[in-house]
Order: sequence, then C-alpha cells, then structure tokens
Amino acid sequence: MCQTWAWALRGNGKIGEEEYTAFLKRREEEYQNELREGLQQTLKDFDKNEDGKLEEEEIVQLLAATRNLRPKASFKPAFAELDSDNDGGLNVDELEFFLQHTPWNLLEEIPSSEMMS
Ligand SMILES: [Ca+2]
Ligand SMILES: [Ca+2]
Repeated sequence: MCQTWAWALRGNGKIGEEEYTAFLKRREEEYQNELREGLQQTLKDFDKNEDGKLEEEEIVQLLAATRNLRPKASFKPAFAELDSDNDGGLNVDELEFFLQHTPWNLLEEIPSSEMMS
C-alpha cells in the first residue's frame, strides 16, 4: 500500500475531526499570510517616500489607482482615526483595518472627466 495513503487513513479509514480542524487552521493561516503579503506589497507600491507607512496623500493615490475613488473633505478626521498610533501614516495593521472597514460614505467616485488630470 502506498505510504501516503497509509498515513492519511491512519488505520480507521477516516480523516479524524482533529486532523480536519488542523487542516482548516492551516488553510486559515495560509490565507492570512497571503493577505498579509498582499498588504505589504500594496503598502510598498504606494509608499512613495519609503517611510514604511502610507500618509493621507499616499492613501489618496491608492484609492484612485485601485478603486477610482477620492476622499471627500470629511475623510480627513476619519484618516486621523484610522491612524491609531498617531504617527501620521497607516502601517500594515492600520492599512488592513482601513481596507476591511473602508468608510465608503467618505469617498466618492472620480468623475471620468478628471481621470486624465
Ligand atoms: Ca509613506
Ligand atoms: Ca500609524
């Protein structure tokens, strides 16, 4: 019998619940890691001054480039709130929170007439 199968069946012919939970956990971790890598890459791509965080101006660039959105005037205080450690920019954690809780009501679509400017 094939070794791998012998291991997977572990004698009772079933994959145990524990193994399944471990499998799901591993998948979740992989997903989180991928998400994290993606975020880090995004941060790097838009971090024009290379200080490891995205200032409001860089976030504006990110929104325009990835979602064709621009912030309304009311976005400013919201940005200050997103910057939970008050260092003036969003680090990976703050960026993750921002992308998961994007304040859509504070953003508006960029009119196509302004796209080229
Ligand atoms: Ca920056
Ligand atoms: Ca910050």
